[in-house]
Amino acid sequence: MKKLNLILIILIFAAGLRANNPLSLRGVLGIATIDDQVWAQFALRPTLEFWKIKMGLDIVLYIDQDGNIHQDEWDFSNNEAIRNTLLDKIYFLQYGTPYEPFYFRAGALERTTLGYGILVNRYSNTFNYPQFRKIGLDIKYQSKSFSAQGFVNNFKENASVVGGRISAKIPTGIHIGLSAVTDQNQYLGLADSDYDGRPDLVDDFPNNPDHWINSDDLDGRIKDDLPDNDPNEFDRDGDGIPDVYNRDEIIKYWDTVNLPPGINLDSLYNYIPDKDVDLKKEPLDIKENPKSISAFALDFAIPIVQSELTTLSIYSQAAYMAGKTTDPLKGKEVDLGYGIAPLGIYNHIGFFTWQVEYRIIPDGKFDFEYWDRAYEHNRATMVSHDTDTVIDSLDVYAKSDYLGEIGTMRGIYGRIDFDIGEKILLGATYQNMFGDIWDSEAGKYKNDNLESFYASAELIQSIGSVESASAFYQQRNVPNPFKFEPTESTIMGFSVGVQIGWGMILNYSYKRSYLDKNADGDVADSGEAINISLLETSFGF
Ligand SMILES: [Ca+2]
Ligand SMILES: [Ca+2]
Ligand SMILES: [Ca+2]
Ligand SMILES: [Ca+2]
Repeated sequence: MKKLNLILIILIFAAGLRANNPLSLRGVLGIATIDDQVWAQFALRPTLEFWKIKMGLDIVLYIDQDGNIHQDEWDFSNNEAIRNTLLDKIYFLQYGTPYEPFYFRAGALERTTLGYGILVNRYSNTFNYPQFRKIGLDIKYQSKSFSAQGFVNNFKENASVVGGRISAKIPTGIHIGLSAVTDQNQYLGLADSDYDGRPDLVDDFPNNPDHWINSDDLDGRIKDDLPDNDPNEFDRDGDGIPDVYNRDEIIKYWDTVNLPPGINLDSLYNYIPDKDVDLKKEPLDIKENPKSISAFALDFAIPIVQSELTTLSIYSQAAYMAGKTTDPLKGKEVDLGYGIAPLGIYNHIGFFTWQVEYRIIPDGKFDFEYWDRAYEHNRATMVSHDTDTVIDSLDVYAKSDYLGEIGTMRGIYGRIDFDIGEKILLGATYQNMFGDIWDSEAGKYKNDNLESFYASAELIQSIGSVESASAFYQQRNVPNPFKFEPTESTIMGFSVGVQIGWGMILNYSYKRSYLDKNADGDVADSGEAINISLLETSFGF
């Protein structure tokens, strides 16, 4: 009821604002898939514009077929939830335009690249929208001889990923750039709806911050809904034998169990208390045990040609990563490594830009473009381990845990981009590296090549009745990305928005990614392809 009141207040507020001219209001009706479930979506999107500032709100409500409201957007249960519920309503807050000297935009980040892209290349925080609604920041300042740029991935997770670059022209005519990026906790890539630090995937009570383990919630056990740490839970592992020592309580419990005929209670009392309590593993508290990674990069560029229409420069860049990864051979924690691109060529002619560079990872434990378009999807994953006990344990892995699998490598990187009349953007990148890569089956590093491919097409200004359109595909570090065999590194998607008359716009977006849920090394099993789709109609008031 509280929630409905709030929605009513917002509706009245929005209606009241209608009278002012700089305000426009759009209503949105739609269907979204969140957590593999279909939700009806109702939203109000007022936008307000004055001077160089533009602000848009997104007041959204997802309702399932039983009339339940999706909690995440309207969660006032604790301070963190309240903050995120409020931040969630920001659709965007923008100052200026990207073509002006000073510009910032809070909200969705579509593509963020720092410098020549050695660390951050086409990063986006929108991949899991609307499942995860992230509020980031993109900010830049540019003058003739100096430029600064920064980004934040998501204020809802305390700005865990922050990056920036400054670059300046020094008297010799050389441009120097310095970048730094950090992710204070890669595990925050996993959803934790109740903010108890245990990701939803390993939280038996994903909406209760006080509980996370229910050991009898497994096949072949006597199930109940009591968490292990509940004082009324006598048989935590659900094997029928009470685990606790209070005899009165045990007898009381025993009376509730339906015993098979012929079983003598007196002999059963010999088993009390349970001498072999088989409990689920305590899940990692990702708030208390963060997994961070930081990186620093330096680049130099010498302009060969610099005119209104064309720029040609040669450049060189290097990056160092600070953090830990696992050496798969020694099985212990080691420091991360560094990467060098000793020579690169950058050329911009009119609407066409291209870039090629030679890349080296001298000592492994490094990956170029670590913060790429799939970053929010790959930064934390769950891996299940077959253990001796009946309990399948799920472990949390960070993206940096896999950097140890990369040994000494060298290869090439190239990209092409077309910006046609500030209306259509077409882009592609390709990387081919050769060297040592960990072979988990053979238990040693082997010589192989790894290729990465990215392509995207985007309409950024409307053409005719098409308001917006985009498509992208990315796959990293596979033997051949043009075979289009999906892996966990594969992401793809498209979206289209068309005017359908009476000021109405129809939007459809679809995204697909993959997760190796049963940890068998492929993503071909059922449920391992993850689809997010959104169909919505918006209309002006
Ligand atoms: Ca949780
Ligand atoms: Ca919980
Ligand atoms: Ca239980
Ligand atoms: Ca027991």
